[in-house]
Amino acid sequence: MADFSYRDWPFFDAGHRAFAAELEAWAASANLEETAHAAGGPALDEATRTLVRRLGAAGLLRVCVPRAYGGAREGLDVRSLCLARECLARHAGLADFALAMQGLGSAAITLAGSEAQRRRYLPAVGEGALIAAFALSEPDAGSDVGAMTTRAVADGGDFVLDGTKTWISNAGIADVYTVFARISGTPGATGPGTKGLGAFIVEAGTPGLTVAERIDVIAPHPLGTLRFDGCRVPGSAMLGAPGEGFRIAMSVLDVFRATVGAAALGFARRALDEATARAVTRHAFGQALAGFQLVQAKLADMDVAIDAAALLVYRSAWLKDVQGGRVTREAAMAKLFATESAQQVIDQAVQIFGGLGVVSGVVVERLYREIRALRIYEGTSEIQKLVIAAKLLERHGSPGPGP
Ligand code: COS
Repeated sequence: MADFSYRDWPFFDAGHRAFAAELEAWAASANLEETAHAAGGPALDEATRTLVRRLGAAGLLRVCVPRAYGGAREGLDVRSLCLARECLARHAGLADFALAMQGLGSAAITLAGSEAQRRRYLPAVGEGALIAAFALSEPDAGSDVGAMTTRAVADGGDFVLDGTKTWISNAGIADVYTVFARISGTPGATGPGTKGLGAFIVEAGTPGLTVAERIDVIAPHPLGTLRFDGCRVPGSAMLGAPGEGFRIAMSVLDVFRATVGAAALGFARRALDEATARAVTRHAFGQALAGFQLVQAKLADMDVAIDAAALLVYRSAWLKDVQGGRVTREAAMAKLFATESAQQVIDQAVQIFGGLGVVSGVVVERLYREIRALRIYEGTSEIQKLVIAAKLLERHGSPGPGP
């Protein structure tokens, strides 16, 4: 039996509670797992598109955009995003992915876009009519964002993009990409490292943008490498000002890192539900597994880890929604703890399942594969520790450990 008592926590208002109940009712009757169980390749793409369409038709993607552009709430409400990701991840990882990417892929437009840019893209993203993607990482610049080499060279009123972006979710199926690149040719906007980056909206089909390869991962979702070869975009495609790219990317991650924690929470909750049900029904040595204190200890550890993770995730989300400003430390804590502890929870669930836990297609086996990437993407656990330590040392007058 799923436990929804956390919805009574003081982080939420009545609107959040109603949204969480509505989403849960929809997800429970929507056969999401069936839609998400695609073989890979074209079937996977089609399953993802279908999930985006269905989430859009149900009005659930409205959490990804602000009210002025068809969204559910005034701004980008992190608690709603977290509730949505947690619920969908508990039902089907690909459904969580479909929603998360609409938010991540369009957040730079929400946070840094002009009115015209927002009007052009956000309503369609919130309806599921446009699929969005976020292109930051490169073959030699993942954690080290300042090492990126993709260039955006000013040319007349345009920018010409050249370079490679990889591990890009929705590569090949997205209609619109937020792309980060090093600017040159614009006075005052260039610089080394994290200085001198820009953010651009690049629509699929723009000449010079191609999907160089698709990448298969342990828990299938559409992922690939993008090539930019003389890809010309108008100056109006730039988000914010030249040189603001790093700040824009980091402010997007300030919102989305807590939501990654929420997805991990959804996976962990599902693992605990599955493991508890198994412990109650599976018998060994003359009694149910749940009768053994070693199994009880595992279940207790899993339950505590889940509540602790939920407190960190919703603390971070609440802080961002209510106080605004930067929540870099709190989001890092939420992502770090929720993803690492979910990995442990799911591992224990597999252990309680025994041999059945590693059989392809069994829910805990799927969760075991699905959780792994969350400890890496949108900032590895190691990066989150650096961020947390830097903030701690800053309070003690030290410049911090640095990356
Ligand atoms: N919001 C707004 N501005 C931010 C910010 C945020 N969350 N984080 C940093 N900035 C600003 C800082 O204020 C600073 O501005 P000034 O130069 O004007 O002072 C600037 O950006 C540089 O900040 P900082 O010195 O903290 O950056 P670092 O180079 O030390 O950052 C890490 C290093 C490693 C923390 C950063 O590069 C990072 O998070 N890397 C991981 C990236 C990632 O998640 N990659 C995965 C790809 S996405 S799937």
